[in-house]
Amino acid sequence: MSKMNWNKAEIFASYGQFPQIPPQEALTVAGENYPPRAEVAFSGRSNVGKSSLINKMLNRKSLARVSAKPGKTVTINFFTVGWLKSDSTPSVRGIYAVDLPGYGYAKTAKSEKERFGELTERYIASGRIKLLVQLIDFRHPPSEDDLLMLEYLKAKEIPFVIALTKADKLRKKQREQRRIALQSEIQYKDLTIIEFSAETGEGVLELRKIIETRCNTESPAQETPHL
Ligand SMILES: Nc1nc2c(ncn2[C@@H]2O[C@H](COP(=O)(O)OP(=O)(O)O)[C@@H](O)[C@H]2O)c(=O)[nH]1
Ligand SMILES: [Mg+2]
Repeated sequence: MSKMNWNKAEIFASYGQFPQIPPQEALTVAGENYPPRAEVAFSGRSNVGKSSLINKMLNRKSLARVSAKPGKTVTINFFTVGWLKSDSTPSVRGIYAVDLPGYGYAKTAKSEKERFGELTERYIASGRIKLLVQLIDFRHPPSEDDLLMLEYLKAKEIPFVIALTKADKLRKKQREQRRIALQSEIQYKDLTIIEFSAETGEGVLELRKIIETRCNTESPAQETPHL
């Protein structure tokens, strides 16, 4: 199994409407064998630490923008990871890291919220996501929107893991309390939960490994591409 080079990452494209997102086979580098590269999506409410997590995973300071103003842009952003746009014959299979729009920001205009819903729902429902990383703030119970998202992921049978963000902000005892509380706040069993901090790097290796395993171990040839 090949290991990803997480340090090789570039912004690929941003899409504001679902139909703008090219079909998966169009995102395959010329000369590469089918099937297309895996798409790993990152989802969470605005300000949960999504940009920070992506940057930390990719060893970058500000590839995904860390913003003080949440909920500004509603786009789905694709990053190439493990290979670069200019590589025509990459030796290591890479992925697309897909940054989904942050939700739950009260001041976002209604029209933008509707566009968010349509864009995100259609992308999630498209069946092209290999793994979704759902971010939830470790310090607080999941929001209504977080729980709706989990329900949607279950309904669409999207494989997902949960990353609990800002772990560095909790003391040991608080962590333990939140872990216990989460068991009743989230109804689903057998969840994969990673405690993460963009500040200390906790969880980075664990999350990378989960993504590598999910994206590399299953023989790509056996998959039916979803479009
Ligand atoms: N202490 C701490 N702060 C974080 C962490 N992750 C994000 N933040 C802060 O939380 C705020 C929102 O982060 P950002 O990544 O922009 O969130 P996004 O809106 O979900 O993309 C910023 O001020 C970050 O510096 C973390 O792991 N630890
Ligand atoms: Mg962000």
